[in-house]
Order: sequence, then C-alpha cells, then structure tokens
Amino acid sequence: MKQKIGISCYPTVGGSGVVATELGKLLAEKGHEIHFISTSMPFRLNKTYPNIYYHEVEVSQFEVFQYPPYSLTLASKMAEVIEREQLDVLHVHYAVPHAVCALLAKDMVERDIKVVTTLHGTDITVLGHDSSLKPIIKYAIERSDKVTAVSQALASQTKESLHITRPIETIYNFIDERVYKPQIMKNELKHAYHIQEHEKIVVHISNFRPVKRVVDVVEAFHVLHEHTPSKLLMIGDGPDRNKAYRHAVQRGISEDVLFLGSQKNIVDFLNIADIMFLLSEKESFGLAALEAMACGVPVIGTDTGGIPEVIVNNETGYTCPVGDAEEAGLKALHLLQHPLLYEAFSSAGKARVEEVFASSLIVEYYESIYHEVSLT
Ligand code: GMT
Repeated sequence: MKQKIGISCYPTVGGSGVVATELGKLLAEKGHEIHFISTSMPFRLNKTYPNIYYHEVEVSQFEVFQYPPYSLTLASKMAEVIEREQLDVLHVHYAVPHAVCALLAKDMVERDIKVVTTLHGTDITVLGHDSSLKPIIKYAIERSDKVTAVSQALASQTKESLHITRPIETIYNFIDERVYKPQIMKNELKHAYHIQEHEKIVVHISNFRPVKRVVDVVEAFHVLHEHTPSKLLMIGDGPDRNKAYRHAVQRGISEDVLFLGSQKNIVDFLNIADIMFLLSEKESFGLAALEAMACGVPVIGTDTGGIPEVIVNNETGYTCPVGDAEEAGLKALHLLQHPLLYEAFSSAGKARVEEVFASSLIVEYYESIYHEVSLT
C-alpha cells in the first residue's frame, strides 16, 4: 500500500536528521509520496527526487514574542500540509517539540492522520530529566499512535525515567549501503593530509558536544600513539573542539591530531581509517559507529546506551567503561598489533551491518508500522 507520509526532523547535520532523510529517500524510491516539513531543506536531500516534496517552516520574529514561535509555526504548517496533501501518516523525529507539534496539528485538522514518533536520545537522556519538560515529553509519547526508539537501551530508559507503560518498539538506525561500503582508496587523501604509508589512522566523528568526551578520544589516541606511528582525524566541530586541541598540545601530539572540521565525504575518510573511537558518555545509538563498521572499520566504543547494541564487544570491536581512555587506547593497540584478529573484527562488523542494520529491513519495518497505524 503506497502512502503519503509527512516527515519532520531537525534538518541540519546530526544523526537523527540523517536517518529521517535517508528513510524518506528510500520510502520515495519504493513509491511512497514523501513530504518533508522542516525549517530548511534536509542537508542529505541533495538531488531531485520526483515524489519528495519539501515544505518550509518559516519562523518569523515578532516583537511581541521574546522567542521565535518555532513550535507553533511548525504545528500550523503540519496542519496545512496534512489537509492540502491528504497525508496518511506524520512521522516525527524527537518527542519535543516535533511530536507535540504533530499532536497539535492532528487536533487541528478534520483528517484522520496518524502520528508516529521516533525517539533519538537527547529528548530522553537530557530533556527527559528536566522537570519543566518531563510532563510534555510523557504526553507526546503517550498520545502518539506509535512510538519507536533507535535502541533497546533508549526504549527501556524512556519507559523507566518517564514511567511509560505503553509499548515502545525498537527500530535500529541504518545506513545507505550504496554509499557506506569498503572502497580501495587512492593515496591522494593520505598525501593531502601528510599521512605516511606506515602510519595507522584513527578517526573520530561527532558534533564535539561535552557528551562525546572528545578529550578522552585524544587521550586514548595518545596511549596508542606511544606505541604506534599514527594520526588521529577529528571530524566535525562543536563546543569541546578547543578542549580537545589543548589536550593534544599538552600531550605533545598536536602534530598528529588533525582537526578537519565538518566534512562532506565522510565515507572517504572511513575508507582510509584503521580504527574509530566513539567514547561518549551517553549515546542512544551511535550512527557514526555503524557507518564505520559498514566500511570495515572496527570501533572502540563506550559501554553506554545503545553502543553495545551496535558494536558487539570482542567481535566487531571493543566496548570500554566511560572515561577509561587508557583501556580504549590499549584495546585499539591490541587490535592493530594482531592482523588476523583485526581482519576477523572488520569482517564481522560488515556482516553485522548487513544482517541487523540493512536499510531494506529497517525501511520495511517502518512501512509495516505506517500500515499498522493506518488500520487503527
Ligand atoms: O549525538 C548527537 O548529539 C546528535 C543526535 C541527533 O539528534 O542526531 O544524535 C542522536 O540520534 C542519533 C540518530 O538516532 C544517534 O545515533 C545518536 O546516538 C543520538 N545521540 C545521543 O544519544 C547523544
């Protein structure tokens, strides 16, 4: 059954926006009509797709408002698009404000629209602890027609911290296998960054928020670097970038820690990398880890949130306690010193992506949910 599906997400760089956009693209390829409703064009929507439409939410600044009324404007736009385009389902990413806006829009229209809410993490792990937002997050989750979470850890945490009794289904994130795959890279990229043939390459990709513990990433690299000639590629940008840089200077390794800022062709960097570090304090899933595994790069992560559901400890990578940078560095060293083990981890990671996180499986899962809610 082909459906008309509205999707709302934060359109800027970030895992939730990436997943929402890739999902919309794959649903469109399967013949569904997709309507993105957001403040700007989702950044991964980089070419023309005949059955994808984009509806811009323009948030005006009026003098009477101290803050721009994003949520109200979004709800209004959602209601307008639901009626005009005759949407069947509105799939919103993040409980606040997107699910709340969707519920408001549902109440505004005559049409029997169904609201599917996907939780990505920060709405629960950070905002869910804020007493002023807790009641509205709970409301959004309880009133949505269906709620999904990107890991079992996030689903359980949501139920526990907000005392939710309704089912929350886990639907894992996925990657586009046509993009994230192993590729033999020419040496130009390494040369461009003055990386020598014999040097190992470690990569970290994030938004450098405190929760990503980028200082631990530099420290873990320092442990590895003491034993192996290597370079650390820090990709992304954010508040803790300078802290990480200062730590590299303090450790005397700043020449080998390259801060590359935000990059478009992440897959190229993954294909020259040997190891990824993802040492976050909180992480509901860890999309960057999945992208690395798809390219055959083993990941050393922390045993927090959904990370152990992505990385199988001792099989596709290693998980270490949060804050134990030394163990992370030593685990990376161990893997790099044992080529057979390294190959086994790399292959197991690729196989796991195909078996558990294949886009075809995940997209079908979402389709079955849209179908199910439409029958209620
Ligand atoms: O990690 C972030 O700070 C960005 C955030 C987002 O909105 O994209 O990521 C969350 O959603 C991603 C997609 O589901 C997950 O892969 C990330 O683990 C999750 N971040 C956190 O839980 C901190």
